[in-house]
Amino acid sequence: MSSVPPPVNSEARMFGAEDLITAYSKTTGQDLPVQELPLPSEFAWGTATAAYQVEGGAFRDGKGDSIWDTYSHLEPSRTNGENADVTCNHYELMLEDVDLMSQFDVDVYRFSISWSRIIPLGGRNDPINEKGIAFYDSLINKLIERNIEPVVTLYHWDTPQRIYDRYGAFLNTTEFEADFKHYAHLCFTRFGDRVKKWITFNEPYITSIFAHLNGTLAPGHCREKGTDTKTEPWRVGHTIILSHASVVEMYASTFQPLQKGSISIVLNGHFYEPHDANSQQDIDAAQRRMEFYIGWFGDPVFLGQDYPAAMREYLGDRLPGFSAEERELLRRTCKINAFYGMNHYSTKYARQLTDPPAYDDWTSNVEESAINSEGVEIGPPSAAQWLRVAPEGFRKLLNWVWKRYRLPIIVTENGCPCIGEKDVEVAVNDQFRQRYVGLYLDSISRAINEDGVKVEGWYVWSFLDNYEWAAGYGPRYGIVHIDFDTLKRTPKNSAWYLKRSLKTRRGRSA
Ligand code: GBH
Repeated sequence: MSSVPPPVNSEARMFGAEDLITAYSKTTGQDLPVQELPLPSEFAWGTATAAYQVEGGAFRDGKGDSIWDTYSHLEPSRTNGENADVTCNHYELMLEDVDLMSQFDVDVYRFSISWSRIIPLGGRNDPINEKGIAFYDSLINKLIERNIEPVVTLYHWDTPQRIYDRYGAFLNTTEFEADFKHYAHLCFTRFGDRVKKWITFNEPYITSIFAHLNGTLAPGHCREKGTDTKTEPWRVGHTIILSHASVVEMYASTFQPLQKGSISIVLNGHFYEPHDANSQQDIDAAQRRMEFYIGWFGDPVFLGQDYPAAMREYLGDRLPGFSAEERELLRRTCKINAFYGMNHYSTKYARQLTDPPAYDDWTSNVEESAINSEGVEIGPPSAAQWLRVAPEGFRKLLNWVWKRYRLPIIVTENGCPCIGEKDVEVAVNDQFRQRYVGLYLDSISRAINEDGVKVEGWYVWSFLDNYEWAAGYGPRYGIVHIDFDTLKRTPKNSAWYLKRSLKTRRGRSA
């Protein structure tokens, strides 16, 4: 089912610089060529996915339901009418998929483990599913056989349904922390001999805000459902931070001495520019927006500190406090995190509003937009309304994070969907994506070589077209096209472009 790369000379023709430039100018009316700037020779290039988005096999071999199995079936109107029961069927096609990605010369594959596949009911006293463990065992073995490093996310949004039913999952900090710790212990025990890079949680901001305030992601808590949107998101964030810290401590004390791996968390976030560059209020709003988005998790996790002062001030008692014991835990564990995992896609303008905010406002009354006070757009739109091409903002965010946390950064997700990609003929010729990733890699090069930021790797989102949560099978982020009727995989030109570009860039720094 996997395809072979096109012959070398046609590859050269398809990826000529001219094609890329034309594609970009058509969108922007200006030109911003990719420069193929150098990257360090040891820079890691990878692809990324998440279990629910690619695996399928939702009810196979003893897997328990997750909140996403429930949500996509009970509320299909919130997921474009679609579910991921089968999606890419990576569960059955995994061996071929690893062979396919190895053709792109990737160093890394970042994937997530489905908690309810290996502990169907999720809890610390519940049975373990050996068939689920066998799936991840063979995936990891196959990757290593192909010389690809497995980078494993423990939690990418698919909470076991029973944990949610029992105590509301993240809403009960003590219970969740204990169950998550037990699940992590099982993963380290079974896979830690071969997995050397662990990520506890993917994008805690999204779980807190989009799943417990806006309600666009499972379990869909929002005002309309009568949940407490004023406090729930902050409780959820608190639980994630403490669960992360206690798993980090367990890994460091019990597993790391022997297994010698590293561990951290992945935070997402846009970069924010002031809506009106001459307004001090908007300049402050842009900074504060990043503190509320990234500092919320980054300050406690990486600095071992309380939440940013601006959050405490604005949110008051909506924001849980850390007890003396919890502060100690954060202080002990913050330096164990070996890298900053960054998911990044786009930049926005931030504008300070003066009208009274909504009772459950989570932004400190900051409005986000794609157009500034002068009518200038932040960048050309992709096929996702929220995602515009803004490589300069990416460079600035790399600097912002480096300055605040001084940790080597791994870009654990970056990519975009293009227009009209359902049709494979259109999809393979993904000039827009090639331009986007090319420019974003140039930004990393500048951040490293001109600004002195430490960036260790870049993983494209995503390896395969997949189930894009609330947007179903609409937007496609893959460097490999999937025909969801036949499940045929067809690499897009960006896959070959990236193979070539990473080779060139890393050769240039030698
Ligand atoms: C990541 O989330 C996820 O880790 C990954 O699973 C996902 O497939 C990928 O990005 C692509 O989206 O319409 O303005 O309300 C990124 C965070 C959260 C970004 C929801 C888009 C909707 C923005 N995403 N958000 S909006």
